[in-house]
Amino acid sequence: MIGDRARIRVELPATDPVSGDLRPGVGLVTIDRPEVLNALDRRTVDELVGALEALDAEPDCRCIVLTGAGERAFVAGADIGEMADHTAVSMRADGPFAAWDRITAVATPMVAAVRGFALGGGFELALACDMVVAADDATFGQPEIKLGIIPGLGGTQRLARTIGKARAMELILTGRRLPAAEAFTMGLVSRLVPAAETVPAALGLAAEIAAAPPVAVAAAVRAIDDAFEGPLAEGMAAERAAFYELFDTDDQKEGMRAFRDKRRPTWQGR
Ligand code: CO8
Repeated sequence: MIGDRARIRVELPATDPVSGDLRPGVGLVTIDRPEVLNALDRRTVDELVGALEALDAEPDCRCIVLTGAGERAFVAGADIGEMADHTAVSMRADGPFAAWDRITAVATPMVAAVRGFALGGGFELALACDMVVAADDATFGQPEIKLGIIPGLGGTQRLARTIGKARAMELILTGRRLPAAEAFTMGLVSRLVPAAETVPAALGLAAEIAAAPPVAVAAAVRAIDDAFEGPLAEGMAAERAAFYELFDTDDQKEGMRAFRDKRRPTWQGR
């Protein structure tokens, strides 16, 4: 399903197994392969990356919600059937996840809305988003060890940085499943909600972000990513530079004037 405004302004890729929808300010991308609990095969990865890039290129899209169709799973991992017969050489040369790293280049903030299983590559997809809203029935995990492999889409890196070495080590070495409440306590999830409210809650959070001053949102995302991905000193320097630059924007002037005048600010995005 593609919303009215998207139909006019955005060319999204074919709708099966990934659909994209643009509402005012907020894009919604849904992975829909119910027969395999939304597992990621090559086509799904390619369409997912295409949908995210299309929304990222749309100026009216200020935040993206990413979810899995149905109640049973966000994404149950990479498609094991498709992966099973690969060799190291074929994975390297032409693996089903060749497009994956382009997700990191999506600048629009992304919120994962997780119901049910987020396992393996599904957990890593949630970790690649900027925020995670999870249903109280969500289950996270990196079960790759049980398949004789390890996480390959950022799990060893992002999980360790988010929850610390010992807990990441335990989860990855045992493949144990992590209930939503525990994931919330560990800081992997920013909002825990009743299952039926997962996507509406994520869309509400996204709408709040979409209404925020866009230049400052982009600067904050970059600065937090720098803190997360680079050395501390570099992150601090990038944060300070972005902070100073925002004092050259109309939105900073408007935001501070509106505070002084006790009125709501009107953001110009410049
Ligand atoms: N791939 C393919 N098919 C799957 C997957 C999957 N990841 N997960 C579930 N399915 C299929 C099942 O085979 C089943 O199909 P069928 O009905 O034809 O038998 C259907 O979905 C429903 O699944 P179940 O009957 O198993 O449902 P249950 O509720 O009993 O169990 C589970 C649900 C617990 C999610 C279970 O299906 C399961 O354990 N799935 C596998 C989870 C897993 O191991 N995920 C990690 C995969 S490896 C990975 O993600 C690596 C990513 C890194 C790639 C790096 C590339 C560079």
